[in-house]
This record gives sequence, C-alpha cells and structure tokens, in this order.
Amino acid sequence: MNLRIPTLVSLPLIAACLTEGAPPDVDLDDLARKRCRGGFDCNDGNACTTDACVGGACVFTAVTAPTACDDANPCTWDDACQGAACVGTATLPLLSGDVTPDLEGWTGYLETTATTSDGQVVTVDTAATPSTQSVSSWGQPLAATWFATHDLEWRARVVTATSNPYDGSAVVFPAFSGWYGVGVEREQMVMLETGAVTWGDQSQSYPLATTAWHTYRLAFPATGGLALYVDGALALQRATFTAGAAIGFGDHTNDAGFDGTFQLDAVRLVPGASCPVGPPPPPL
Ligand SMILES: [Ca+2]
Ligand SMILES: [Ca+2]
Ligand SMILES: [Ca+2]
Repeated sequence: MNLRIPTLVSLPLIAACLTEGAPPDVDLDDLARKRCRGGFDCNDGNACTTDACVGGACVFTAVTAPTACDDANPCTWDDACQGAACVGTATLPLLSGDVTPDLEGWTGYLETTATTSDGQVVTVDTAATPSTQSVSSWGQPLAATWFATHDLEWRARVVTATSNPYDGSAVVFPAFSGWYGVGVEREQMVMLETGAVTWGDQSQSYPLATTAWHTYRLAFPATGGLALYVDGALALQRATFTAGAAIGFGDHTNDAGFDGTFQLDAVRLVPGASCPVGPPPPPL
C-alpha cells in the first residue's frame, strides 16, 4: 500500500484508519486522490470516521459522539471510538470494592445484606449472622468465551473461613449458575480456608496465610484445566474445567456452622498468556 500522505487527510486519521481494520480492498490514497460525487464514494471502512465528499474530494472526520466499533481484536471488549481510532478494553474491572456488588452488575443470592462495602473493600460476613442458610453469594454474567482470552484476577483477605468438600464459606467460582452453584461448579471453585487455598473438591491444597491480602489469578491453559497463581506463584492445577457464562463469589454453603468472613477489594479480567494485549495491567 502506498503510504504517501494525501493532501486532504491528516496523518493521525490515516494512521488510525490503517490500524483499525479498513478493508484490504480500500486504498485510502486512491480514495483521497480521486474525484468523488458523494459520500458513497468515500467509504474508508472505519466506523470511527464520517466519510464525506466535499468539493469533489473525500474528507474523513473523526466521530465525536460515543460510537461502538470493532477493533478486530478478540482480546478486547467494549470497543469504542476514541477520535478516529477504535480502542477496546483489555482489562475489565468487575468489582472495585468501593460499593456493594449489586451496584457493579452482580446478582446477589439469599442473605445479600451480609455483604457490605466500607467504601474501599467488600466484606462477606456470614459469621456475624449465622442462620439456617448463612449464604451470601454473588454472580456476574460474562461473554461465554471470556476464559479463552483472559484470566480472572482478584485480591482477597480471609478473616475466618471454614470448608468441607464442595462447601466453602469464602469461595470464587470460575463458572457459576447462581445460588449455591451446581456440582461441577462447586468441584472446581477456589476455596479460601484460614490456612490454605484449595479446589472445591479438595483434590489439592496449598498452604497459605490467607489472612493476609493476596492477589489470586486463575488462568485457563490452552491445554485445558485450571491453574491458580497466588502472588505470581503457581499454587494449584487441575486437568479439567467446565466453563460457564458467569463467575461468582461469596459464602455459598448452607451447611450448619460453615460460615465465614472475608474481604475482596478487586475482581477483574486480565489478558491471559495466549492473548497479550499491550503493556501488562497495573498490579492490584
Ligand atoms: Ca468511515
Ligand atoms: Ca475487540
Ligand atoms: Ca454458610
């Protein structure tokens, strides 16, 4: 493609068009050079520009209104125009801790009032209000194939937690259908115990002082299964993973006496190893 700068199109606009997926059969130089009869002669293939024919020449102007687009990158979401460029989001915040989860798109189940925010972190505390149920769990829908490109990362601290196989009072689900979760979801969930982190089926356990803040990252290897990293170190691995279209966290067990208190201050999706996008996200 000839990269000579046309007289009627600014360099930033050309750069944006070239990197934002103009169809290969559109030659922007030719477009800018040729005489046009109307805007229909000037399609640059870029949703972030309006295309016009002014005085017989094509003029491309960056959109100013919020406009959705497609950056042709499956590793990014919420693609939107920034000037003439289509920019997607590679790191997707899901929970900030600054407000209760319902205000950030999470659906709560049962004792939702046992989950609070102090303006900085979310606390799930079913230990303070033990009852027949003592369940306070939360789920958020995601694009069905999110795990193919991204890892799930969160920062958490346990105050007290109890668990038995398939039942935990401080858990994170990489697939969650709501309420208590179903069998396979409970099997592969991450359970935080006071002195360890385990899979829900307790097939593996990693000693850890969970009462300190740690960054947990659940990765989805291309070969299948799950890998859990704690502060960057591999802690747990399993061979199988059954995906879902939502994630979850909370105290999901209604077993008598299996209650706990734990805190989250961040949950987010970050690009996985198979899908690097730009510089790595800032540490939590
Ligand atoms: Ca356009
Ligand atoms: Ca995208
Ligand atoms: Ca419970």
